[in-house]
Amino acid sequence: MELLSGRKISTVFLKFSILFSLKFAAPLRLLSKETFTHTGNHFYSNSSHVLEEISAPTSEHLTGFCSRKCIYNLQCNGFELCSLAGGSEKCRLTNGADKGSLTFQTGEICRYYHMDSDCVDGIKDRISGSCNPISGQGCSGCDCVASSSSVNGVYSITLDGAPLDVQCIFKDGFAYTVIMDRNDGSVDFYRTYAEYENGFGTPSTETWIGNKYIHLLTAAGNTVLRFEFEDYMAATRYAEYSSFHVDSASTNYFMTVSGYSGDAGDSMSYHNNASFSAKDADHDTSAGNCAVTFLTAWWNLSCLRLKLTASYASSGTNVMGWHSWDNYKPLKVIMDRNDGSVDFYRTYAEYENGFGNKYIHLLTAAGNTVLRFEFEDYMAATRYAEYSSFHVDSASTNYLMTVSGYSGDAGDSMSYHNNAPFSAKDADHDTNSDNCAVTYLTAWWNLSCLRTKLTATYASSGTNVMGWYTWDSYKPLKVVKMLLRKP
Ligand SMILES: [Ca+2]
Ligand SMILES: [Ca+2]
Repeated sequence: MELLSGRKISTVFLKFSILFSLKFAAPLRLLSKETFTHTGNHFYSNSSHVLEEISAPTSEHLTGFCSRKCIYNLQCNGFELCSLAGGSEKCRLTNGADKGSLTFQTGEICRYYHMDSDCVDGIKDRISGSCNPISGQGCSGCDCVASSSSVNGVYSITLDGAPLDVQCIFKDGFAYTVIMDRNDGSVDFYRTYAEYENGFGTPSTETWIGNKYIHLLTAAGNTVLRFEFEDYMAATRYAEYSSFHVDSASTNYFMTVSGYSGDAGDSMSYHNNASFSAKDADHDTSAGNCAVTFLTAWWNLSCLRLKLTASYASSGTNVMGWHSWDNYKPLKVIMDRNDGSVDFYRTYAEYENGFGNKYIHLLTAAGNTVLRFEFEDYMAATRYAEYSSFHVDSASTNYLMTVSGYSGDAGDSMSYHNNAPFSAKDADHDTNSDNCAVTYLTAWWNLSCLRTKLTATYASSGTNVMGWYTWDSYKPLKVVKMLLRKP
């Protein structure tokens, strides 16, 4: 694959495609053939292949419970039945990448049950039936993995004589090894020098791969560095550098970079010829420690032009940002459904607190707020609807909502809901004799009843699935984003 000979290293932010997205329900007859085999006991503390950890109900046999959970999770190819320290039992669904004996964790023993398949070394795609190679064995980077796979995902490569899980992304004819990924704030990046040296997080969620590995990945030269960014309005930018090199530990990972191109502006060249600093290791040229002042471990000088390891937040000081791309627009992603991983059939209190009606109220209290919906169906077609005015009143009115001023190409399904308080399955404030939130599985500003089902079931077919009435009468939607901004 000559096209892949140019090695690239990528830094990726926000939204990357799920390894295997669940577009279609598998036919039942396929599921009925799936059985499990106990393949041994593991001492398991590496969670990078764990899809879900579930406490089993005491009323049910644990093995049966776990195997059923695994069968209905199409990413699952096996599970571990674990006796945890303290005596409790859990099952961990895994994607089937059997790692064998890993780091010992005191008092924890798991029995591994592998889903029987002919896919021994790979990850079985239970939708297509194909066996995708996971193993980057023998490879020291994703450019090598590219010779046997074009499937984006987590591969186990070998660096420094030991296996290392990395996320590989193949696009535009290049293989990218992801060295940093921040997309939901789930991993704390305010870490020590040693943590930045050895890496943290997991490649399938958020991660810093580790300075010692970045050194090894760039040691051979000929490495391109690429940054990809997305703001809270889903706008994207990138910055690419044709040359990037990180020296060894003895130089505190001295970094050289050059050859900018892109549309995000050049904020990285300032950092050329710098050693790495963290909150507990000041190698910068300023009097203080920039990593502390700006909460940003990096190749700092005096001080910085980017804050990529700073706090993960949509507003505030010292949040993740890139100097040469303007401050984020005053926008927040207040709802984002793209893979069905979160259950939206929730109580009124959950919508109030966890999902944020009280915050939506505060965000819209000052008036002058634009509401925008962005949709994508299961064929990757996109539509949007925008409302020039959106306001949500306080808790005492049950979050009475007013909306007007439609524009867009998805049709106007929201104006129907103007002047409605919020209802959920356990709180009926609608004008219907029943509770529309129960009838249609849709918490919303319902009246009698609704024209949107954005909190309904996440599925590609069936009744009461996530949809928007004026786009083909509730065509099942794969992605819904609900965004606020100032005009
Ligand atoms: Ca200093
Ligand atoms: Ca009612």
